[in-house]
Amino acid sequence: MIKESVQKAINEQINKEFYSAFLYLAMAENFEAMNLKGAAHWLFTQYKEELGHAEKFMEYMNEVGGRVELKAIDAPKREWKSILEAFEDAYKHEVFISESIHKIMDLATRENDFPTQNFLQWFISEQVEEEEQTLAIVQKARLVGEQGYAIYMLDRELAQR
Ligand code: OFO
Repeated sequence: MIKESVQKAINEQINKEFYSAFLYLAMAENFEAMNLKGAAHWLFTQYKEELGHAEKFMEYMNEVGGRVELKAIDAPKREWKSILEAFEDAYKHEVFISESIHKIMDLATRENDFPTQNFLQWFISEQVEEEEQTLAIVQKARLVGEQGYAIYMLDRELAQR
């Protein structure tokens, strides 16, 4: 049976994953409104991935006899003026999520909770990927700057996801 302290940390993480989903959905809607359909598509795909992360944590809690507790999700920011601004926020957010998962791993290690340590490995690798992909888009968006044609091309590239 999973310890209370680890359950609490996982419940907080479930809330963060739902917030991540909400954040990417807000970004997707922002770019829909700007007619940058490629960016909107990329972010909407990420929204669904984040829902999957929340569900993965919930499934695990059920498997180890924990009790999932759903909390209110904070409202995300409403407006991003550019792909660069949104992906800078996305990258910062992913770094925050990685740190949060590392803290749960640290707790599970101190609590000798081996199943949770094993479960979290997937998320640790996933976060390396998520940081890498958001940072790569930040770097491309910086390169592109304000040039309309280049933004158009970047948007087309994001549509490929
Ligand atoms: Fe973006 O990886 Fe979950 O939160």
